[in-house]
Amino acid sequence: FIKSSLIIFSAKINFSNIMILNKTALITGINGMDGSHLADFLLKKGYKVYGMERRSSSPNRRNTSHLEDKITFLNGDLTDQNSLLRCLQKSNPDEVYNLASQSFVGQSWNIPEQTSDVTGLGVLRMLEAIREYTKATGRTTDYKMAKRPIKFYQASSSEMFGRMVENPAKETTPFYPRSPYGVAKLYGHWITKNYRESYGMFACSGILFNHESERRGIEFVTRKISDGVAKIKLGLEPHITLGNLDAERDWGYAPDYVEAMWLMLQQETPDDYVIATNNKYSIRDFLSIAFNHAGINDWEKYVKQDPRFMRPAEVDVLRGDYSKAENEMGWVPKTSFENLVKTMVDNDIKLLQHA
Ligand code: NAP
Ligand code: G4F
Repeated sequence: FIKSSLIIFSAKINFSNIMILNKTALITGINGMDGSHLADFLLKKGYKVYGMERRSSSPNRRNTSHLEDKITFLNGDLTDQNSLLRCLQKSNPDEVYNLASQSFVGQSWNIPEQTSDVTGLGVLRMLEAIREYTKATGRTTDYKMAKRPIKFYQASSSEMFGRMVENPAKETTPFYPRSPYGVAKLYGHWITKNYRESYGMFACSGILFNHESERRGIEFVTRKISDGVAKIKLGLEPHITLGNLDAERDWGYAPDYVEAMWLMLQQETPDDYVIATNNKYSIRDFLSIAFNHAGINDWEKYVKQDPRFMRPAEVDVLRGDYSKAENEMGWVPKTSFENLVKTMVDNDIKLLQHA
């Protein structure tokens, strides 16, 4: 009777709402969009959060100023092996979320070597640092044997699917990256899988499709549009200049996606998951909703195109099948595309009005 009552009771609990006490997480890329949202999410769960940031000549905490007295910032760089080891020593984490990368696809053709070093080899350096730190603290890397394994999340990307051999793409779809960034991410993805298989590490790779929020970097197309629409609406700029308007993306909302990262590390066995919405929209769709929301119906008048923003090899379409994440972790996207666009436009209008 006790056993069956417990089963019924536990089935009714939504585990993602439970406070986890005394767990510690180290997040690389803390000042980025996802890093800041993940920190918000983990703090609500009761985690102690350490965020790794790299040295910069001017402070770069636009997304994390609200976290300054809530988390501990550590200095480290994915291109510097020992700095990663020191971050592990200082934080002694249960979970490491590797979100740092040179994440701008367009820029990866201009700095392919740096992109490969950070976005590709950086993953290997962090995995090696975890291995060394685990050994130095007298533990095994094999999560099945370890009392307190260090779980690892790698931020893989739908850019690895590139040409999309199968649409929508799922975990078993063959990869076909189309940029130095996509190729570097593929290395990070495979080395994560390899360390899981070689050393029994609890290492997961989240293959996340595009996700956006009010904290998105200004050079990415969605934020460039929401910021541009806000400026046009307020009479501050006459137009937005973009590249290819026909590309299609599977766009979700970043706060929904950081929950999926956490869920991966709460499973019994480590695995890889596609996180997406299973919908796709073009840049034109984004423009149309964004301008309409700001009360401007003839958006074509306000948009110019410039070859400077075209890419040497384009990813024409991305769409992901998240059914494995839904079936195994109960994860589904919560925010619609329309609401995402409107939230971003409202936020940029408000920011500019305040400024
Ligand atoms: P983001 O806003 O560009 O943040 C990336 C962070 O990485 C930045 O804070 C950056 O630091 C840091 N970084 C760059 N080089 C570094 C280095 N050498 N050492 C340490 N930190 C370094 O990216 P995001 O959109 O939050 O994405 C998070 C991760 O998910 C990235 O790995 C990205 O490639 C991946 N991803 C993103 C999406 C998406 O749609 N957003 C989809 C799939 C995968 P600074 O602030 O100093 O520049
Ligand atoms: O916003 P984007 O720069 O994002 P992209 O290339 O899809 O990459 C993002 O998503 C990936 C996941 O699929 C992440 F891994 C990656 O880190 C990043 O977060 O460009 C989206 C599309 C492209 O097709 C691009 O050619 O928008 C098109 N675009 C058209 N005009 C533009 C512009 N992109 C940018 N950034 N700027 C433009 O003016």
